[in-house]
Amino acid sequence: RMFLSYEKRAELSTNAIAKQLFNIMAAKKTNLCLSVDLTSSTKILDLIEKVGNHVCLIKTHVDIIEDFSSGFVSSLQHLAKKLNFLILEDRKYADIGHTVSLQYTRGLYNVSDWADCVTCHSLPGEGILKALNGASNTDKGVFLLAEMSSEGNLITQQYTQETVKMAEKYAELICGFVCQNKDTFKNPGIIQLTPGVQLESSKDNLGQVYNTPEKVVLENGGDVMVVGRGIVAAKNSEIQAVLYKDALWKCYTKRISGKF
Ligand code: UP6
Repeated sequence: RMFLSYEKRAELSTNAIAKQLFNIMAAKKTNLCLSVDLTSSTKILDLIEKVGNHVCLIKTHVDIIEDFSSGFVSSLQHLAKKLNFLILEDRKYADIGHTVSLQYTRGLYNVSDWADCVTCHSLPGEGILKALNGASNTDKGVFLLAEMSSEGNLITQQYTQETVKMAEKYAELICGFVCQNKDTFKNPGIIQLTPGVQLESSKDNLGQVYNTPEKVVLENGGDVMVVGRGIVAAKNSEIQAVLYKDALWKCYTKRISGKF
C-alpha cells in the first residue's frame, strides 16, 4: 500500500467514498485534510472558501459550532461541490448501535444527511458498524479509530488489531482507519487518515502529539493527513495551507517512487 499511487488504489476500493477520495487526491494533487475546528459558522465557511482548493477533505466537529443551522450545511455542501472536496464529520461515535443510529440520523445535526463520511470507535463492538451500515441508503464511509495521536491513550496493540479485524466484514462501509502506523492494516483499497501533523514535531498542553509531514507520510504510512491548528491558527491560513499541501504531496510522490 505504501508504494501504490492513489489512482491505483481507487481501483481497489470497495467503499464508494474511499474511491472518490483517492480520485480527488489524484486530480487535485493534495492529500491534505483540513480540520475546521472553529465555533462560528461564518468563520468556518470563510476559511473553507480560502483553502478549499488545496484540500481533498474537510473535517468538521459540528457540535462545537455555536450558530449551527441548515443554512450552514447547504453552504458547506455548495463549497464541497464547487471546490471538489468531501466532508468528514469527526463525531467519533462510541455508543451501542441503537443509540448511534439515532445520533447519526436524528437530533439537531442530521449528520447522515450531509456528511460523506464519519469517524467511529470500535470500543462498543460490531453493533456500531451494523448501525451505521443500516442507517443510510446513499454512499457513505466510516473511518474506524484504530489508534489515537494523543499521549497516554488507552488503546493497546491487541485493541488495534481487533479493530482492523472487525472492519473486514464491512468492506462496503469502511472508508479507512484513523491510525498512526503503516503496519496497522494492509488493504490498499482503504485509507490511512492520520491526525497530529504539524511542520515541526511538537505537543500541545493537553496531550496532542504532532509529527512532521516526512515522518507521517514516509515512515508512518499516512494517506490523508489531518491538519487543524497548524492552518487554522496561522496568520494567513491560505499561504499556510499551500505550505502543508506542497510538503505533504512531495512526501507522497517520494514514497510511491520508492526512493527514500
Ligand atoms: N483527532 C486527533 N487525534 C486523533 C483523532 N482525531 O487529533 O487520534 C482530531 C482532533 C482534531 C484534529 O479531534 O479535530 O484531529 C487535530 O487538530 P490539531 O491539528 O489542531 O491538533
